[in-house]
Amino acid sequence: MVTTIRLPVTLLFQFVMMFGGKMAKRKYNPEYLKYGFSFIEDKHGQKPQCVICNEVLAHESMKPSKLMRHLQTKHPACKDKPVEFFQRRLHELKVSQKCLTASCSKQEHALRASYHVAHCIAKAKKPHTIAEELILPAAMDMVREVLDQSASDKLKTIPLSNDTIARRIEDMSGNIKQQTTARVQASPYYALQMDESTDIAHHAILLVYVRHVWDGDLQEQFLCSRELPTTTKAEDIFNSVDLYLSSVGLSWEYCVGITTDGAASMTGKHSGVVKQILMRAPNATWNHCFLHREALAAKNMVPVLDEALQNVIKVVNHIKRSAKNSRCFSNLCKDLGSEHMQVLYHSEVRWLSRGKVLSRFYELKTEIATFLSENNSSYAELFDNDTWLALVAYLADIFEHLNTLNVSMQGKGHNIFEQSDKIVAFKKKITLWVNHLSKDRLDMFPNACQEAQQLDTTAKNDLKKTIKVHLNKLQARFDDYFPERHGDNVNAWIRDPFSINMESVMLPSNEEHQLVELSCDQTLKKRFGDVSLSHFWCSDVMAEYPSLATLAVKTILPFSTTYLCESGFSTLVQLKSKQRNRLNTEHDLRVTLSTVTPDFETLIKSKAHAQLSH
Ligand SMILES: *[C@@H]1O[C@H](CO)[C@@H](O)[C@H](O)[C@H]1NC(C)=O
Ligand SMILES: *[C@@H]1O[C@H](CO)[C@@H](O)[C@H](O)[C@H]1NC(C)=O
Ligand SMILES: *[C@@H]1O[C@H](CO)[C@@H](O)[C@H](O)[C@H]1NC(C)=O
Ligand SMILES: *[C@@H]1O[C@H](CO)[C@@H](O)[C@H](O)[C@H]1NC(C)=O
Ligand SMILES: *[C@@H]1O[C@H](CO)[C@@H](O)[C@H](O)[C@H]1NC(C)=O
Ligand SMILES: CC(=O)N[C@H]1CO[C@H](CO)[C@@H](O)[C@@H]1O
Repeated sequence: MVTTIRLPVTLLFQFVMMFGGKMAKRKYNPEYLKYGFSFIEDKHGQKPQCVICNEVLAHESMKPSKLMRHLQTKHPACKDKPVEFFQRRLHELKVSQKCLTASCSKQEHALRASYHVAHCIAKAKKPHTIAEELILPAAMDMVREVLDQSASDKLKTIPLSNDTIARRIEDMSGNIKQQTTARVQASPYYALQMDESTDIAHHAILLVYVRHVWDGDLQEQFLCSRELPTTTKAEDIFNSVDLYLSSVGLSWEYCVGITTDGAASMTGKHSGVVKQILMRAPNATWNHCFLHREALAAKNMVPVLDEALQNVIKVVNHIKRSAKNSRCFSNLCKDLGSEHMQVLYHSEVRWLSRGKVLSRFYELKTEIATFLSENNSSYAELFDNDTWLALVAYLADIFEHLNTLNVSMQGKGHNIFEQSDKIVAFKKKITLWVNHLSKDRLDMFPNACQEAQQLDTTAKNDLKKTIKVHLNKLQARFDDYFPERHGDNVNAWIRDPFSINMESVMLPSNEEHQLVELSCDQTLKKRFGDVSLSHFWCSDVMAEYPSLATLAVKTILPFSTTYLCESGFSTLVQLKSKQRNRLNTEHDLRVTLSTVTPDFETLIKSKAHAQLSH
């Protein structure tokens, strides 16, 4: 039945092809040159081209009568010329065409080179003038030595001026912005982290990073930097972000998470940025950055410890004033980083890096004491006070622990589950330490343990009492800042969909059914062990159980820290301190911070077109 219908259709098709095909395929004949015609070839076949006016005629005109008509009407003066005349014209035409393509591609190579150099400069955070001042002369020297002088001279055609580099970086930034926006738009949801800081020129800058689904996994990406008025208010921050999102066509509706520090402008009860965002983004939750929370939790000290710390700071400052050039302290001073000091103190979080300073201080205590007494400084007396030394030793120990936690939560690609685990573990450690203390064990604080041996029994007991008070306080503060989250239990299925208790799951029935099916899927179970949690949901499950996967993605999308913003700010500081004269660093910042590669070919094509039409 089927074949009887199919056969005639096939036959008819072949029939049409035989006739139509033959008629459509007119071929150029070398004889046609006597009518003044050569031909060009494209994917549709050959077309006649007049060697006098270079005009290209339609394919259908590829026959003597049409070609002769063109010659007689358009170039009557040439209609009786011998074929040698047309041969010469053809030769000239070919030479000029070759020149055209050669010069065009030369231009294109130079353009491409110029883009690559600009990209390197932006990535390396170098001033734009370096292309002309250093890169070109150095490259010319290298090429002359390795190749030859004429190759070296060719490099001069590459556009590398200060202004050109700036324009290239602006183009690349625009292209990256487009690509980033398209990726966020293609993602079912997205989450933001933002932080505000004041740079060395006293400009307030807001950095925003985005996390979204891309290429079967979560991706973290620089979104934008915004300059804010110097008297930054919550209103300004919100408007600036809102304006950016609407300018690129992103809707708050799909924002599921916003992560910030605890600054009043961000979290103010009535008009804070977070509050305003949550009003526009009903499906979003706010996350207080884990690193800032840790810093806040560790901040309030027991008075005795506070006093001991104040003395450490005084000594450090004294050393920095009087011994900047003393070789003996160059190491210590490097850690204290006088040139980075402004940066270190700019936010409460960075205050934690004192952990490192304290360890270093304690390590170098003998050298410091010697130095101070040689300087006839009254601070030298501190080092004769064993109680103070023991307290400093304890501070060095506990901050070492806090720092380890801090460092483990930094970096990219963390999810809230992992981070919560680390906090839970740290809380358990504190409980453990308190237990050890009551059993007279101090070995978890090695420096303090050693110092304690110099103390008499009363002083030793006082030390232990102080430590105990401090640990209890620390625990209470960690409980305040990291309360147990109700959601952790409800979302347990996301962490491990294969060993869940369906009783504790609260999902709409469609997704519930998908979860049951997933939990029995042995293939996916095997995948689960092999790939990251985010990849598992965004890629493997998304393919088979999209609505369940989307719910999971919604939960794992939000950032746990504002680490990316923090590290973005150090890049900003480097950019600004190297290029003090340039205020607008938006484009340089985007090219250097974004992991999206600009689409060079598109940029080059649009530039090459613009240049040719000039
Ligand atoms: C480079 O360009 C910037 C502005 O784009 C300008 O401020 C600076 O003076 C220029 N430098 C040189 C050496 O031309
Ligand atoms: C965490 O510790 C590192 C290393 O000591 C320090 O540089 C940093 O400032 C601390 N805090 C944060 C939030 O990074
Ligand atoms: C002692 O410290 C002061 C600053 O407090 C400094 O001016 C002086 O040079 C120091 N003396 C020595 C011997 O280092
Ligand atoms: C420190 O004081 C002693 C005696 O008081 C004095 O001899 C010495 O020169 C002083 N050293 C400095 C560097 O001021
Ligand atoms: C030793 O240091 C402790 C802690 O800073 C302080 O309370 C005490 O008064 C100091 N003792 C002397 C004799 O200065
Ligand atoms: C885009 C999106 O998921 N919007 C949801 C936000 O939350 C409301 C209420 O929970 C839902 O109805 C929307 O579909």
